[in-house]
This record gives sequence, C-alpha cells and structure tokens, in this order.
Amino acid sequence: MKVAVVGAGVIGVTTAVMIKRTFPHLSVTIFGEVFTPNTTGDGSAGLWGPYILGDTPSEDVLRWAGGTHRWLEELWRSGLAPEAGICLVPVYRVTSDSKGYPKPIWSSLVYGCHELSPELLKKINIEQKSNYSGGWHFLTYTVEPTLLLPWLLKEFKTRGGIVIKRKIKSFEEFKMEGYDIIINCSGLGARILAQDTEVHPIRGQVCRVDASWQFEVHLSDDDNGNYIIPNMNSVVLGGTHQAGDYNLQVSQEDSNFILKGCYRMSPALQKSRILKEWVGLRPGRMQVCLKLEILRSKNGENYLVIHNYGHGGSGVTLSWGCAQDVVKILKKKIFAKSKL
Ligand SMILES: Cc1cc2nc3c(=O)[nH]c(=O)nc-3n(C[C@H](O)[C@H](O)[C@H](O)COP(=O)(O)OP(=O)(O)OC[C@H]3O[C@@H](n4cnc5c(N)ncnc54)[C@H](O)[C@@H]3O)c2cc1C
Ligand SMILES: *[C@@H]1O[C@H](CO)[C@@H](O)[C@H](O)[C@H]1NC(C)=O
Ligand SMILES: *[C@@H]1O[C@H](CO)[C@@H](O)[C@H](O)[C@H]1NC(C)=O
Ligand SMILES: CC(=O)N[C@H]1CO[C@H](CO)[C@@H](O)[C@@H]1O
Repeated sequence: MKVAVVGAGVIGVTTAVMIKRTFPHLSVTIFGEVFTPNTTGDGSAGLWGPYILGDTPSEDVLRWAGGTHRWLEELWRSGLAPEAGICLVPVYRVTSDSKGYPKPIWSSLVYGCHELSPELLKKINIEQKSNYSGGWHFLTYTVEPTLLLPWLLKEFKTRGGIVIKRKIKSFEEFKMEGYDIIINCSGLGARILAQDTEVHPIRGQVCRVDASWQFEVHLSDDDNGNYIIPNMNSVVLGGTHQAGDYNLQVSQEDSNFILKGCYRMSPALQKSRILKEWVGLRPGRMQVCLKLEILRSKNGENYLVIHNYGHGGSGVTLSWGCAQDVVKILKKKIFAKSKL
C-alpha cells in the first residue's frame, strides 16, 4: 500500500509522522510545494489555543486540541522540548466584550485555568491602558514550527518516510503513480487543488523581537486586539486577521498597529530589537475539513482521499489530534477491510 500526503505544513508533517509510526510497513510520501521554514506555521508562535475556527463543533475542537496538548506534555516532560521547540508558558487571555469572558470550553485541557479577579483585571487595565471586561489565566505550551517541523521531518525520514518537493496539479497524478490513499493536507491550497471555495485566506502579520525578559503570553481575543507570545529565542508580537486578503507583503500600517498595541500593553518592549516582520495566510474555513471521501477518477476507478485541511488560526493547536483522527479513519474504515 502506498500513501501520499499532500502538504508539508504542520498538518501534513504531523499526519505523515503519525501514519508512519502507526503503520511502519506502509510506504508514506509527503508531497509539498513549500517546506519549512517557508510554510504558514513557520512564522507563527505556535501557541496552543483554539482560535478562528468558524463553527467547527466543540467536541471536535476539544478532541483535536486535547490530543495535541497531551502530546506536547509528553514531549516536554521527556526532555525533547529543546529539539521540538516547546516551552511551557503562563498565559493571560482577555476580552473587552461587554458580555465578559465565559469559561472557555477548553479550560480543563490547560493547567490551572482560573478567571481573572476584578482586582487583577483592574490592575491590568491600568497597566495596559485597556478596557478588558474579563479574562482567564492558565499555563500551556508554545511549539515553534520552525523547530518542530525539521525535527518531525527528521523522524519521518529516519522511519523510512519519503519527502518530495513538487507541486501537485491534480489528485489524478497519484492514481497514475500507483498511490492507494491520498491524504489532503494542502491548507489554503485546497481551494485550488480540491476546488473547495469554502477555504479562504485569513491574513496574519506578526513581528518578531528580541526581548529575552518577556516570559508571559498576553492575548486579547478582541477583533482589534494585540498579542505578545514568547518563544525560545524571540518574542512574537501580533497581529492581524484579515479575511479574504492574499497580500503576502509586510504592511506598514499593520506594523504600526502591532508595535503601538504591544508597546501599550508592555512598554518595556520598546527596548526590544525588531528581528523580523512576517505575513502568513491562515487556511480559513467555516469548519475544519477532516473526513474520508471516495472519489472517482476520470477512467472510472475509485480512490480514497482523507481530507485534513482548513485549520484557520489553530493549525498547530489541532495538528496532533487531527493526525490521530486520520489514523483512526485508516484503521477503521480502510485497513479493517483490506490486508496490509
Ligand atoms: C500570523 C499567524 C499566527 C499564527 N499563530 C498560531 C498559533 O499561535 N497557534 C496555532 O495553533 N496556529 C497559529 N496560526 C495558524 C497556523 O499557522 C495554521 O493553521 C497552520 O500553519 C496551517 O497548517 P497547514 O499545514 O494546514 O497549512 P500550510 O502550512 O499552509 O501548509 C500547506 C502545505 O500544502 C502544500 N500545498 C498546497 N497546495 C499544494 C499543491 N497543489 N501541491 C503541492 N503542495 C501543496 C504547501 O506547499 C504546504 O506545504 C497562525 C497563523 C498565522 C498566519
Ligand atoms: C524558502 O524560501 C527562500 C526564499 O524564497 C528560499 O531561498 C529557500 O530555498 C526556501 N526553503 C526551502 C526549504 O524551500
Ligand atoms: C470601557 O467599557 C465600558 C463598558 O463596556 C464603557 O462604558 C466605557 O466607556 C469604556 N471605557 C473606555 C475608556 O473605553
Ligand atoms: C480530489 C479531492 O480530494 N477533492 C476534494 C477535496 O475536498 C473537497 C471538500 O471536501 C472536495 O469537494 C473535493 O472533491
């Protein structure tokens, strides 16, 4: 059996590793046009947290995000954090919404999640010149895709996985090359490749600075909110989320918004050095698409596709949990009926 994984972003790579680990004798090949350090995840801070997921059902979000959280915990605890780029960080997640911030559905997945007291909220509002109506404090992980992806690709290759840099024009190519199963992890590329016009770009611009003293995450869920997310060797300041915008150039207007907002939240950041500005296009969708589909090729043969795309602002957060579901589909629906 030959499996083709389309996509070398955080979704494709985690899925491919998971398949190779579970079914060591399968031939698994990753096809990608873009590889790390140039994928959508590479510019992100990789903070764990459901964000911009349309109306993806809560039980799916919890299962996928929970699977990833437990995986990060395992890696962190077993001392693999430096290679895989994982940090355990304290997070303040706040809102200015007049309804306040109801208890997040994912609160039991993170560590020590508790609501900010009115006193603390008041202090933060004075310090940050803000008007937050509610928020939560907890600990969770960041996992930097620029470190995670090379580390996972190395494991994939060590286990005999094949990696090919190539643009796929049509899924029919795979049938011709003798692949039995295609896993569709093409992110925004699914718009063209899978003719799914529901997938659309949600542009995000961020700025990386050198601020070794900044350990806390501050994240505002407001529409015009900013965020500060420390990674191992730099701190990510954000950010924008512009739906339908394909512009990959750094915009001066966005830079001003990011720096002004983050300097207001944490004035000490004015002393930090700007390392890099970056733009990425999140694969937005009303719901994450993760399902098996049997398609018919031009010459009338059936072939199997498992879709795994459209992870919006949470691709890193959902990656491992989604990969687990792809493997579940392979086990139950495909390999149960055929001899490997
Ligand atoms: C500014 C910003 C900050 C973010 N912060 C976070 C965060 O803190 N936490 C979090 O969880 N998420 C975050 N995200 C979201 C996260 O980055 C994305 O959800 C995730 O990277 C999507 O991964 P992906 O693998 O689906 O897509 P991509 O990384 O875009 O990968 C798609 C892959 O498919 C390949 N492909 C597509 N079409 C074809 C084709 N026709 N032929 C061959 N290959 C093809 C591409 O070349 C690429 O390899 C952030 C995003 C942005 C922009
Ligand atoms: C990433 O992009 C840069 C700039 O376009 C390019 O030089 C580099 O080869 C790319 N890296 C990979 C691994 O494709
Ligand atoms: C803060 O929010 C409250 C309640 O939503 C509102 O009445 C007030 O005007 C806001 N203050 C500022 C400074 O924006
Ligand atoms: C060939 C292929 O995989 N196409 C499918 C990708 O996903 C979308 C959305 O589910 C389908 O409509 C395509 O047929």
